[in-house]
Amino acid sequence: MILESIRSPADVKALGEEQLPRLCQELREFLVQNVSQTGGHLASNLGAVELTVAIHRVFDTEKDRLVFDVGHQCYVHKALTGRQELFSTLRQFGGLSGFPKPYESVHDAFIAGHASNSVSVALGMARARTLQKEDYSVLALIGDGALTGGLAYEGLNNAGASREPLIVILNDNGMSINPNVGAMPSHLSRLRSKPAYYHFKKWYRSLFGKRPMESRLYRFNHRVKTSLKKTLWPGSTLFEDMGFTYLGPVDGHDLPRLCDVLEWAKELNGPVVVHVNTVKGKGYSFAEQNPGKFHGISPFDPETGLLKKPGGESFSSVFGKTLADCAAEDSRVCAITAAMADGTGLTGFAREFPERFFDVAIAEGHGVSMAAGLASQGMLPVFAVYSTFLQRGYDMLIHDVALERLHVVLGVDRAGLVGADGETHHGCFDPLFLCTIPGFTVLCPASFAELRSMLRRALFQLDGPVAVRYPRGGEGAFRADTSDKPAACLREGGDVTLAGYGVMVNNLLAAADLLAKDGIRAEVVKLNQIAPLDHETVCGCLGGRDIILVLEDSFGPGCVGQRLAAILAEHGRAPKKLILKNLGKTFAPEGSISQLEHSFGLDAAAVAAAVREAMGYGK
Ligand SMILES: Cc1ncc(C[n+]2csc(CCOP(=O)(O)OP(=O)(O)O)c2C)c(N)n1
Repeated sequence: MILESIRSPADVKALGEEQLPRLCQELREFLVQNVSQTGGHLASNLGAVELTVAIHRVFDTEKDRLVFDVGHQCYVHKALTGRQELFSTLRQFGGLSGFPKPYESVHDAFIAGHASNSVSVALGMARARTLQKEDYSVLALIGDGALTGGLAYEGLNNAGASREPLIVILNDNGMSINPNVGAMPSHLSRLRSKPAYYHFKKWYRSLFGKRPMESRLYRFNHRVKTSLKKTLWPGSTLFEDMGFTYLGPVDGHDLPRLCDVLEWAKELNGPVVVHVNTVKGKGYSFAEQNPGKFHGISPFDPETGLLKKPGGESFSSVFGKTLADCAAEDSRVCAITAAMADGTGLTGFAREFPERFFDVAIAEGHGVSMAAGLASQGMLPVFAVYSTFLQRGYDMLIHDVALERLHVVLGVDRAGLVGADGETHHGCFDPLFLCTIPGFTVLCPASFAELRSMLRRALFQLDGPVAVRYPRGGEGAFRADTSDKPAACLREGGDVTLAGYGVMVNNLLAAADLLAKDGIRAEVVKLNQIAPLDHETVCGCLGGRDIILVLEDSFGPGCVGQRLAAILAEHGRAPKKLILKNLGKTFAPEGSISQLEHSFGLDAAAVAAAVREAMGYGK
């Protein structure tokens, strides 16, 4: 096995060229083997095997800075940078992260998780390098999907004009999670069909020997050719128009050619885009045939490609079905996704109502503003978006939606802890940032039945901006529908009051059961609406209690518990003791949701223990 002998990128460089195809083959087997056990991002990594090997042949990632965009395609890089043994712990609590983490390795130049920032980060690094008179290469590795995000253009616009040596490697597989959408993918596909342009450039360069940039004539001709081409030939690439030298398209599975083009890019010493064509899922037939399914996949059988535990009904699928029902009833209802149609449960809606379904690509800010435009003209737009990615649209929520009091509905999916994707993906900010925007109503279903009712209420009964937030996965023990009131008492009890919202009420009910065994009678209050918080309701269901515990899987500062406490204090109804259980000020890592709840003291046992302590039990 060649792969087993690779402890660091120096070992990759030491291999003979003839050994490289075997290494790539072993890397693919390694990926399928490991990801089938742990789950993870498979298809993107299979497609980036040769590209990653080529990067490590040409660059030195201990010194050179490689910035991954999204970062889900970093597995091969991790395997080649001394982390092979850790793959059995991939995406698990305390294990190897599925995304680049500088704390894990010096080879991980920067964190990643959210799309489209790599060019900006890389440009910052390149500028720092120049100011500090250092000498190293800076690379941004970005997919064609991530290239649909507006931030990528802000980076390119600035980087192209900067003249800073910086290499943007565009890994173009024509796919986001699903097929990529919009005008940019069409531009790229036109470029893909013109490999002759690259071959001509390469032939011309070869006339000047091994190091053409050292030839003054080549450098002069390069400049003249570039400006003549810009003026006379309108068919130049967007990248060239933005100030980059464009190299490509290159077959991303042809290792010698990849090494060659990367060497060339390095030599050019300016802003360069290297356009690489890859096949998502390459080398594993199930993933090649169905790259969307194998983009991020749970454990599966490598022989059949079938999931070990087929997914059942989830909040996302219930949301999608309910929205489709609503769209059938009312022709104003539209659905928007930012490249997450499958994840947000909108595939059925897209099939049934293609003309009212909008995939805006990885462009959450644009999604929010477009929803505002639709609402301003009398449509009923629903933007289904993961909580963590909605952070990208914060200003648009305030400026374009809330200021105009527009009736935009947000389906805030993956609210709360999400598990294996870790700190970049947990949906732990939306209860803070949505609730503080004036005019926003935020509804929190805890069961499928409540999600159905609340989505309908958001669409057909409420006005202004409304968010319905729900978690990843399925419902827990709580299955009822209490959505007809802003808060519901789920269990009576006079010793302590446990309050929460969303699926955290399951933990509260379980904690109440545990406390009952000690003879402690816990009242359980469920908040169906966390914004606006009506003072009368809050004082009615929580006022004058001795001990109140508020449980949330969101961050501490500015949490709902603090807002409840302020209201109760304002009305002289503060409890004698208030216990706020949340994530505090810590970013939660990857791990199963139950492990994370346990480690942050948010599970039933921890809630019960906190109550016992507050009541002086066991002292
Ligand atoms: C801001 C943001 N929105 C959505 C996502 C979810 N997401 C993760 S990967 C991905 C597709 C990326 O496609 P591409 O960059 O082409 O990489 P590929 O997987 O095709 O290699 C999406 C939409 C994200 N990570 N960040």
